[in-house]
Amino acid sequence: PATAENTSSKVTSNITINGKAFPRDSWFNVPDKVLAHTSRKLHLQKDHPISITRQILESKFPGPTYHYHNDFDPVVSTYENFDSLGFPPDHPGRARSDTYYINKDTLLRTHTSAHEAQLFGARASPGYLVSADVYRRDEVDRSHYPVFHQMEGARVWDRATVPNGDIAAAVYADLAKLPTHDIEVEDPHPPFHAERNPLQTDHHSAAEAEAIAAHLKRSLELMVVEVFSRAQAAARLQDPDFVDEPLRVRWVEAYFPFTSPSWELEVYYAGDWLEVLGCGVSKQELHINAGAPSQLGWAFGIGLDRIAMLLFQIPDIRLFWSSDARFLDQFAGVSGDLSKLKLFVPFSRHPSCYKDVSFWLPSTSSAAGGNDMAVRGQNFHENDVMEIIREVAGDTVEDVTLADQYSHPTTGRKSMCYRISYRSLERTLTNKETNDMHLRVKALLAARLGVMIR
Ligand code: FA5
Ligand code: MG
Repeated sequence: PATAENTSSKVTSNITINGKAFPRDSWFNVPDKVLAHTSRKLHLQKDHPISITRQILESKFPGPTYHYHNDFDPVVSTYENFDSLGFPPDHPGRARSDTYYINKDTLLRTHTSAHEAQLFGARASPGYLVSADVYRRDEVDRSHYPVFHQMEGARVWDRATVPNGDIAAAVYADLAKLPTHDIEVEDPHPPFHAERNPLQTDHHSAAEAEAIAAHLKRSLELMVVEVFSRAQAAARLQDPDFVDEPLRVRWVEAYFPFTSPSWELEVYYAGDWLEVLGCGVSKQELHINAGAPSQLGWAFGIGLDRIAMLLFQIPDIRLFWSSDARFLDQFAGVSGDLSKLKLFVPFSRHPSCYKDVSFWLPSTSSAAGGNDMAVRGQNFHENDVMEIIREVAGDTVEDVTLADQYSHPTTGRKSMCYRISYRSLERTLTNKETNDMHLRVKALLAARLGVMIR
């Protein structure tokens, strides 16, 4: 198998993923532990919470209108993942600090939208769902993992085949066939932003976009109402602390390069507004480039892991990857009968142990606060710290936080301090094990990032 050691080498060798060989070049940055996840397919594993969640969501998008694709390979081209969707050449998501590359033109998909270009052209049904594993270099905590799962959905109408070419009428006719719900929805007007998120007036009328948005919103509201009512019902039965509150959902304006207008759907659950999905009216360029210029419609993408965590009250995202029977056996039989859904009962947690590591950045590098707590700079990226810690500690690292940063008043040199929390889900770590891991983390940070450990 491949190692992540030779990222600076230009020599090409092959790497095999799910039985297919791909040439590697100096862009390659996928650690063995991440590569090993490409064959797991948790969304297809019987009675796995990710798979159960997928089935609940699929039940709201029935065939034959929707066709399900659950076995697409995670290796896609840079073109499919970014260019085909209109991501600009300098988009930060393309950076090697954020995305796992096999080579310059090939990567592990960062979202299921990577399959839009292929599916918009070859259409067997007016709608589809794609469920799959997706990969992102990211921070380390109990809700972030370098691999997670998304479900993408899309629905189109074809001007060439609807009666009288009247898209709005056809969409409203389909909307009338959908069930209704009685959940409170906040949907502030105007529902789009004239510059950032304009209507696509070159390609369709405002009335057509409005009809598509109405169908999109109802479809997705029905999906989240299904999931969250099940979560509430399970919690009400089993969780003595559960506060029963009416469900509320709201639409928030969002931006994606491949939809306009675009929204995120948030759900008020257990005292917080949670972002659950992104969506919008698909950009007409995608339909045109796919050779289907007379089609128009909507698309959405939802994360399965966060939904599953909430549905089953699973406290740590690493548990999904566990083969521990104490985890997996709790869901046995549920996929045969979704009404058997019950909350996860945590087994005893082993003690955690935290250790700090402080280091000086190389004097040439500049680190500045970026998105969230990510530290971005020319030579230093926080995701590289996260990746090294995951490489050494694997699933025994629970959380990494930036505990402190400091600039020397005269030299201007910058020092960072990270707090690493080690905890195994399976057993108690010995002091020696934790110390050894921490020493290896320090050594690798110094060797790979050129930082000076303090
Ligand atoms: C996307 O990935 C877009 N492809 C979604 C989309 C599809 C928009 C089609 C329009 C049309 P985003 O990065 O926001 O967007 O992720 C979508 C969802 O995936 C989020 O709402 C969240 O539910 C989930 N998600 C994103 N990042 C993570 C993460 N690190 N861990 C777990 N879930 C995540
Ligand atoms: Mg988002």
